[in-house]
Amino acid sequence: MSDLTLVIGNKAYSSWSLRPWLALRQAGLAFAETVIPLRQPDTAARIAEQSPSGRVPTLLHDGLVLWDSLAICEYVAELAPAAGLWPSDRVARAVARSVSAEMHSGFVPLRTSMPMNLKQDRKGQGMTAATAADIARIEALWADARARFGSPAGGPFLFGAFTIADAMFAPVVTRLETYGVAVSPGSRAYMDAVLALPAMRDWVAAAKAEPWEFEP
Ligand SMILES: N[C@@H](CCC(=O)N[C@@H](CS)C(=O)NCC(=O)O)C(=O)O
Repeated sequence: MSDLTLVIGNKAYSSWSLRPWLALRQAGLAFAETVIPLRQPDTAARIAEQSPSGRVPTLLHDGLVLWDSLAICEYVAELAPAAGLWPSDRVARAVARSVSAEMHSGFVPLRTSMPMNLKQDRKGQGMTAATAADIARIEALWADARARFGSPAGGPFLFGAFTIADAMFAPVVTRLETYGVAVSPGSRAYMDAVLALPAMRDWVAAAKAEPWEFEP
């Protein structure tokens, strides 16, 4: 795969960047990464050089510029069809796309009150009524996907083997961990499977080693 570069924010805080980065790693594609630390005086200018939306992540591939995490994940799925980044079954794939889109466009209270932060332990912080409702919905959709698709397929992820749906929820997994949210045994098992991925371990280790620190 020639000239594939993912431009991302710093790993401790850029939840949007984690999704396509994880999809690329899980797809087994070799890629370069450019990290642009967020909230620096030159952040906007540096992102603008790479991304027409002024946001990261952005994927650069042989002159093609793609932005938006979910669109990049879709492209990665097409670059590596053998990786099965969407379920092969039509019904499972449709539901995987539904939950991915729901994550992409929703859960603003959770994203606002519990921003991703891989540098701090924030147990007990951030809970609001609206965030609790978001988490209840997420746990319900995880349980539904696991019961209908994941468990029957035989893997630990939402639809069995790892898919883009898992990439989309990976930042939520880290948030529930960072903020010490009590979850069901089923959610816990799913979170542990995501956190145990070598790629996730690499991301978290790199995030902790980053020099930039601010309150996201
Ligand atoms: N919907 C976009 C959202 C991307 C986004 O908001 N990225 C943030 C960083 S996580 C960003 O680039 N912010 C620009 C800045 O902080 O200057 C996606 O899915 O890629």
